[in-house]
Amino acid sequence: IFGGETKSVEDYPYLVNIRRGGTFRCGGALISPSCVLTAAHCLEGRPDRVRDLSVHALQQCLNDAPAPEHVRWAWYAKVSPDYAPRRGLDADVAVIRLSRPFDISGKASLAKIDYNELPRHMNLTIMGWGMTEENTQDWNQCLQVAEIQKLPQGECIRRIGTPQHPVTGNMFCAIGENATDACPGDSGGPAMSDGRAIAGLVSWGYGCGRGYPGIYTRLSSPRISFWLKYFVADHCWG
Ligand code: 4AZ
Repeated sequence: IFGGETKSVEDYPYLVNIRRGGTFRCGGALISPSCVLTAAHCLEGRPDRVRDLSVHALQQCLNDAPAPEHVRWAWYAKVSPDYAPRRGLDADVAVIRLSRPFDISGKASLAKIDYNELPRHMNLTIMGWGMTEENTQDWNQCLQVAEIQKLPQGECIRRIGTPQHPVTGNMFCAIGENATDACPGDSGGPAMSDGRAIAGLVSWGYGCGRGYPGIYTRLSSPRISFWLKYFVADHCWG
């Protein structure tokens, strides 16, 4: 996160980090005791090979020894059928089913998905362990949180200039004051529309903190919300 501040992870008890072979990769959010919502590109096109992915809840800093009750392994994952990595990460969303549910009677808890179309300049909260500036060598080790504002699609495209990839209806753009932005490593993490509802997922952009809006997966898009509602009902509860 560029332009954010340090916050206590206990205030974001649905937030997880996703690791492959123990190495930090992405953010994500708990949407049921046994499911994590993240970006499809976090699975690197291998949704059939997720057994080496682990999910860590309530970790303030990436080097903190995780409590065993806050770590789970992936069992299987499903990527949106509309995911198109060659078309600028269209429909960049996936659900990871865990091998064992988290105990949500403790400190870990769930976020809802906000399927409503967002107001034009809505405030959103982004969070993660990604870089705090573009060309730094190492990940930020500890959780950062920032406020950003959604931009109307037309204004977003004007600000980007000529986007390398189309900004589709499965995406929205957002940026904060003083270029506050998500950075590499924040991918898959939630953009919250209120304290407990996920409106978007960090997906892509042109660097971070350069003044270009970041691009988020739009969970309210009809195709994404239709798929997600059915998948979550079928696979995440019971
Ligand atoms: C990335 O590479 C990435 N500024 C994530 C977010 C943004 C840019 C790049 C948005 O994961």
